[in-house]
Amino acid sequence: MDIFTVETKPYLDQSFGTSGLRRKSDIFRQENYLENIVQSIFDSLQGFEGQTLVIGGDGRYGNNEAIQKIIKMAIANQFGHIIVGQNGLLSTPATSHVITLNQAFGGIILTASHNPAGKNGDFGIKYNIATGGPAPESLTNIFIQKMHQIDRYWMIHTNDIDLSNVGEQTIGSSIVEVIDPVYDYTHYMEQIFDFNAIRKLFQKGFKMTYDAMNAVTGPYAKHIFEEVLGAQEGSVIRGTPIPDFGGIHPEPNLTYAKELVDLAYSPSAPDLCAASDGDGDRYMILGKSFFVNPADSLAILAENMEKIPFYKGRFYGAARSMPTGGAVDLVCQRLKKDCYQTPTGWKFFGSLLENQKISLCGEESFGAGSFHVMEKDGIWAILCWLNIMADTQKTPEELVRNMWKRYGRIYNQTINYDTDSAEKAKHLIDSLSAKLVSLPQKNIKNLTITEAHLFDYTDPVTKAQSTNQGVLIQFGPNDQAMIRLSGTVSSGATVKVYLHHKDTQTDLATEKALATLSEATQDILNIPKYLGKNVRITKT
Ligand code: VG1
Ligand code: CO
Repeated sequence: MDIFTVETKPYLDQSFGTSGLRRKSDIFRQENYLENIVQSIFDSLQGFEGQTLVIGGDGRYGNNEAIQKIIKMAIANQFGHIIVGQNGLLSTPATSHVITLNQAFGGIILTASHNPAGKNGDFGIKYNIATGGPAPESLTNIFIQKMHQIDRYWMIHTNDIDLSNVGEQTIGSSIVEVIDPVYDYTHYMEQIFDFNAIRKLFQKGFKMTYDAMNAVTGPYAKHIFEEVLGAQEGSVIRGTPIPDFGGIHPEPNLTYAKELVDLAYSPSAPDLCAASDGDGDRYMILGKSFFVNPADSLAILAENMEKIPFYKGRFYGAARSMPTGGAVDLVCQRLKKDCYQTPTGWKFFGSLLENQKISLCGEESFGAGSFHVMEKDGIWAILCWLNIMADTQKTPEELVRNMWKRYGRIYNQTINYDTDSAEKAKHLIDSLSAKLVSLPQKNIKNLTITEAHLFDYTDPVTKAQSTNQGVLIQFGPNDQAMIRLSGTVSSGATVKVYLHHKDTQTDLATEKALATLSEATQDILNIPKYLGKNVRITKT
């Protein structure tokens, strides 16, 4: 087999964000752009010769071309076994599972997750380690160093590999195995949940609509919900993956899954509406005319986790990212279990999950997961809800209202400010950081600032430190604002403001409950001064 060396030059814009490296599709199409990243990843790893590499992809524009290149490079770099999903499809949580199931050395996932796809959309790549979880910062820092120094990569000469049929092919001394992307994952879910109880629920006429948002989870959802669990045919909508996701923003939230939200609030609403994102690691849950906030959802999962067979006697504790509302903390307090607060991004949960410090974790951005795979997992989270609903015979609204009654309600909202200017956004955060010491004891809009500081984090297990993960402003015991820059945008910048307000009144409209906190935070941030008028605001 002919291995050849290609000379290349570094791209200095290459860096890793919250979850991998994401750029506009056009940027990825530059000569050697993807090859440089892949070779730099391989150059940072040791001892993979003869080992297994899993390649996953959410099917977006550029997916298959990238997979062909990566397979050829992996063979040239001496991986012995390459596992890839049929037609290049494998959701992020399924990839994570395939990595551990096959004791692979690691995996490469081609996705920009919730970012829009297509010629004018985004593309992305991330590396997951042998645990199935995202590479920790200590490793991604090495990737970046290598990317900025790279001068060659290795490739083999061969025809494109047929990814349309399941089976094995030998290329040189390596095996390329094309797998059914849905089979192993479904089997695993069957071991975790009480599928019989969920089947009975559907038999009794329970109705569900699942929106796959034209992205990777369509085939998983159709098989699991409709074929295996017996949900009515047609329960899965937008279930065929399309390379540009049909031009939509594949992010399951109140803004981008609006059609589904409208259905949930209509007279013909099914019992459950749910959706996932581009690569299948996020989820949204709505009951009839009732939206379940991700922070409340996490708390419901914590409270009921031991009702799910796989977790019986195995609820060790929970974790949430700092911007996520603290309802789960209240549940953990009652259950006398630990509850951790981490920076944003799944890579920070890995050590806690692996070391049985926690069983469950989640983020305000509609992600939740457990130790079953080291990634957040959309279909799994929806199955958790189905299992809990089958067990308790309660609706999402009943479950959540019951919880509010017992613990009080924490109102949450995330406000995203998109701007074209990364410099202006950075200036806003820098100025805010500089004035933090002067904030405590200030009164703003009837609220008193009691604490203001940068969020720094020391991993409780590895002791690795991550500094500057956002600005926290505390207004007494019941109100908190957090501000940080998004790490997943491919151009410009997004300033994210997260508001949390705890109240004993549980029936307020979210906007109203958060009004005072929101005004006080606006006062401190002064967005128009820093970002100007050209900002796009979305609330989730
Ligand atoms: C966003 C979310 C974060 C999530 C990340 C990756 O990051 O806020 O909670 O882990 O996306 O999710 P940021 O830096 O833009 O706030 V996904 O579904 O894109 O893998
Ligand atoms: Co995602």
